[in-house]
Amino acid sequence: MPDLIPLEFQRLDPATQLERARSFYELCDRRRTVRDFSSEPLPEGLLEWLIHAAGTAPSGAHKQPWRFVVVTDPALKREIRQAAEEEEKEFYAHRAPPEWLEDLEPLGTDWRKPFLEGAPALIVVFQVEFERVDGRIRKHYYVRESVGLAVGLLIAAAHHAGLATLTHTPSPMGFLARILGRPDGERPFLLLPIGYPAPEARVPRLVRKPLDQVLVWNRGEKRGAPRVDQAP
Ligand code: IYR
Repeated sequence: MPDLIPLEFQRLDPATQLERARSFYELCDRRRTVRDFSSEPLPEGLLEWLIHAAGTAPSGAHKQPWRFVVVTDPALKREIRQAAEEEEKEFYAHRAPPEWLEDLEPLGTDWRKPFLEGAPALIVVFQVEFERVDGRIRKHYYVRESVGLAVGLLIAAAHHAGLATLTHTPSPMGFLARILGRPDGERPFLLLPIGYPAPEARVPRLVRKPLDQVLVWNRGEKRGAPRVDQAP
């Protein structure tokens, strides 16, 4: 039998709802992915609150299939940078198809990853595929979706708290589980350098899609229309 408790829910008046929704959008719209970090240390206890927030994400069967490994040790950061750069050299020189490299051009990325040493902290996010509970293996559900939701909250929480992040996915990422000695069942999901932007940080001029390209209102007029826009 489920153990059900009363819901705590704060009902807002519509004007307050609109104001909050607008100002949250404006906050989110000021977030930029940063690749140049200052080495300035972070206030004591800040990362803990951000990861606390990330852990409130919904997850498949409430399994909370995430683990956040925080790395601040310079020698460990250097080891991660070296391993990531090995993979990235391969990626940029051989693995990436030309179209992918063309798509990355506006971002100005290459195999060099100085931010993996320069940022004061790296949050290495792992997806937990299964866990041993009382000696038995319990599998998790919708793991990637769940961890993606948690990382979205983490990035928003960091921005809200005045920090910049970089969602970085060196490919493949297996070296992270090895270097950080993670157990079976944990797979690297994302590497998140976090800190203050360097004073000289620059970001690419990117444009976010306008709402009318992102939002579709279907008021019941289009049901089961033949699809003409399917990817090949
Ligand atoms: N992992 C590489 C390449 C890369 C891929 C995507 I998709 C990006 O949005 C950015 C970079 C790198 O980190 O350089």
